[in-house]
Amino acid sequence: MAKSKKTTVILGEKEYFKGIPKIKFEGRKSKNPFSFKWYNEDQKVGGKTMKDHFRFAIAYWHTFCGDGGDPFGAPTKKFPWLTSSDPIQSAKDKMDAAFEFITKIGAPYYCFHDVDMVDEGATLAASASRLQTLTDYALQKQKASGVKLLWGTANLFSNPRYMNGAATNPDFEVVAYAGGQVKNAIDATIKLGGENYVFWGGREGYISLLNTNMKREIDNLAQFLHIAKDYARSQGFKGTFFIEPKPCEPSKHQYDYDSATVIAFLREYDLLNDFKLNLEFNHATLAGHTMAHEMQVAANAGLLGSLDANRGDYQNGWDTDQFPNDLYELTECMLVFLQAGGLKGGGINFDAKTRRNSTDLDDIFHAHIGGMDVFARALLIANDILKESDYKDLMKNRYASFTRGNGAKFTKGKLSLEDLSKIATKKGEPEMRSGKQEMFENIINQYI
Ligand code: XLS
Ligand code: NI
Ligand code: NI
Repeated sequence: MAKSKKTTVILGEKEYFKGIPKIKFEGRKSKNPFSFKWYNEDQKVGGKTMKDHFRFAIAYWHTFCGDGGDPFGAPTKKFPWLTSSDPIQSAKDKMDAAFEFITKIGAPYYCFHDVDMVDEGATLAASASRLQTLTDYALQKQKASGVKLLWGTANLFSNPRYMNGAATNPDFEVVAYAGGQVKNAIDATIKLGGENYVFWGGREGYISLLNTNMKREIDNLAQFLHIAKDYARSQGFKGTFFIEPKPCEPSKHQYDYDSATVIAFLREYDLLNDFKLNLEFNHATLAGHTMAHEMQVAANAGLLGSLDANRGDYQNGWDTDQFPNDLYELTECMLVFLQAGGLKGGGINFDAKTRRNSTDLDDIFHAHIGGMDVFARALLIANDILKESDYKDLMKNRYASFTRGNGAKFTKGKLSLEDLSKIATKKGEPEMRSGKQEMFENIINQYI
């Protein structure tokens, strides 16, 4: 059957994922591996469709560029879109494959780094011109498919010039180059109607503190973010900037260590009006936290912006970026998510890669179907817990002593330390009150 013109614009001339139709919701009884069992985009959960809750995005770098190579071995994935030796043709083929995949999986968004979309050129100007060509192409694809850009970013960590950092480099010339690259990436993001812009500082940190002036580097980082933000605003960008915390890897220590560190940094350098957080599961665990903890810290500050979905491995300590599948962990996260009122401007981006030995093209589908399904299922469970169980009351009761009498006065700042001393002297030893942890835990299991 001849393709319509619109279909050709979305898919390109060639179909890469042959035989795989658009993935539909078929429910948990379906045995079709190419169907959603839980993610039903139009289903309302707490007054909002699943599609609007999650705003799922596909990560260009892992899904269309990640060839399975690792420090111990050559690439294992022979992506048919990465065959041309002409960088522009290869980037266009990759984009054809990307929009075919994103449309078939039914994700409303994608995310990219400048260099995922097209390889860098020999100069900054050459890179900018390549990005122009590819963003022109992307605009047509976005228009034909309805797929939107959740966020753009610049890769300031792969090129050897950034070996000592980008915005935190001890050499101003490198900082300037990074600035040029960020300007191009911001221009591309604005051109594509990107809703947000991300800074992840893989090399914004140090390898040895001995040769590092930490104070100067962090001051420079703040200065860099200020001028990047000012530039984007001057070009009409209305979206949010996200900082993505990670404690280490590739640097020994990264300045954007975790939620709490980034929030303190944003406050110290007066960036809170424009920046929020993009939190990643595997980064949380690398920092020694649960993802629910990271989300809660951000939510407390009103800065829960966006999520990079993946998972680590409990038996080893690096950023394995596996697809999420832990229902219990995600349910805890969705409790935080729902009670925070969702994400501020962002969505859920699958910053995850299929394993090195998952070499079939359809593995990319299974990975994303599984990821979207586990989020949907966790959302349903968390919503049930909040609506049907005693969870909220139990939590409320735990703090009830602050809603009356002296407790209420304390929270309003009406008691001094001498007052506390007097109250304690009069009352004597406080009663022991159980934290009921096991009972709380059982509620999750009950609603799964
Ligand atoms: C790496 C980060 C990276 C950011 C975007 O660990 O997760 O992929 O999300 O630069
Ligand atoms: Ni990561
Ligand atoms: Ni990430």
